[in-house]
Amino acid sequence: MKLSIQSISVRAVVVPMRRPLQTSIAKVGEAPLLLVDMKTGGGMVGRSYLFTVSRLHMKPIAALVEAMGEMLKGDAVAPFEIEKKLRARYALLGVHNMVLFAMAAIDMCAWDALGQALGQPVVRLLGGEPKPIPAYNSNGLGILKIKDLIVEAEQLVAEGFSAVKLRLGRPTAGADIDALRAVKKAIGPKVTLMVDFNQGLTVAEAIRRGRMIDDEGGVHWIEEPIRADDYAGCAKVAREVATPIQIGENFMGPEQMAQAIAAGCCDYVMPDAQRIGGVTGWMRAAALAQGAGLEMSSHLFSEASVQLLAVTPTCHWLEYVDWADPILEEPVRIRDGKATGPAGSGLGMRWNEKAVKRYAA
Ligand code: SMN
Ligand code: MG
Repeated sequence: MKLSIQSISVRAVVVPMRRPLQTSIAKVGEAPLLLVDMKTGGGMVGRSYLFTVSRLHMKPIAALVEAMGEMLKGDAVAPFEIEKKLRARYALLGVHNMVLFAMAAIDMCAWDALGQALGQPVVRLLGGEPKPIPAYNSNGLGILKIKDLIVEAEQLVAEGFSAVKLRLGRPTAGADIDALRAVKKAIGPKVTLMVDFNQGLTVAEAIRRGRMIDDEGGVHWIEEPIRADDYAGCAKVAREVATPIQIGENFMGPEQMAQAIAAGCCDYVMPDAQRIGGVTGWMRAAALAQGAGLEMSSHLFSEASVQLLAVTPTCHWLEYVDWADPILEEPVRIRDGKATGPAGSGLGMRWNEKAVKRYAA
């Protein structure tokens, strides 16, 4: 069976967030999403979405996806071949950042269409079985006032989460430790706690605050303490701080992940499906993590990640965000602290067309 690409189209939606996210570097109060549809022979529509951080970035990223769609008209729905062609076509522009996002969207559409054609979820095409994945909550717990943090932390535990992530990087280390203590007390000793500095610190400050967190104890990981691409600096932090250092949401493709691992800059990795190169990039990243013996978690994209983590040898945690829920027919569900993906073939994402119309941007 040869499936070919007929067209690739993009629609922009901006979805309100149930719990806006205030990190140390940016406030994200709405989710700008690009919904990508790949029409193929046989009447299949492969679907994926991209998160553009701000609505101001939607146009250039959509334009890249559409340009690639033009280049791929009539080509086989073969993710490996598509990647090879696009990497060659974009070599002069650089296969990085937004170019890579657009490629990842197309890759995920292609895998989704293949799954639909075979009547199977993508996880089965990759040799695995659908299964629940341990998940931590990443909605909310931003840079809030202590009293608001406590309310949110208690709500999340009541919603059934057994792990949550708190954003740090307040103006002073003391304010971070106060927030950490308040959330720890609110969630109790049985709930796992991760913290994320969102690249907000210098190397020296990351070592200082990292050691303070060591002294507090009980933090599962410290995420992105410093600039994401400063691998030498991050290696220094990882050497000096006992709590495991987590990075990876900004790895632009498996190549960068390989460089970060070689630099010894982290204890855990958490690639993002949109930045690592979709399903194809993820599988290469999973092999790198396996080779290095590093636990691998996901970043955003709960729907695709729940399937990808099921075929990741060093599977660790799924980052749960509900940002796409309003425009999906069936979202990821959390039960007993574990995430289960939508039923159905491919990646399981079907657009709720009524909602897509409502949130059209
Ligand atoms: C994050 C991701 C996307 C937008 C804001 C913050 C954060 C995370 O780093 O890990 O979820
Ligand atoms: Mg993060």
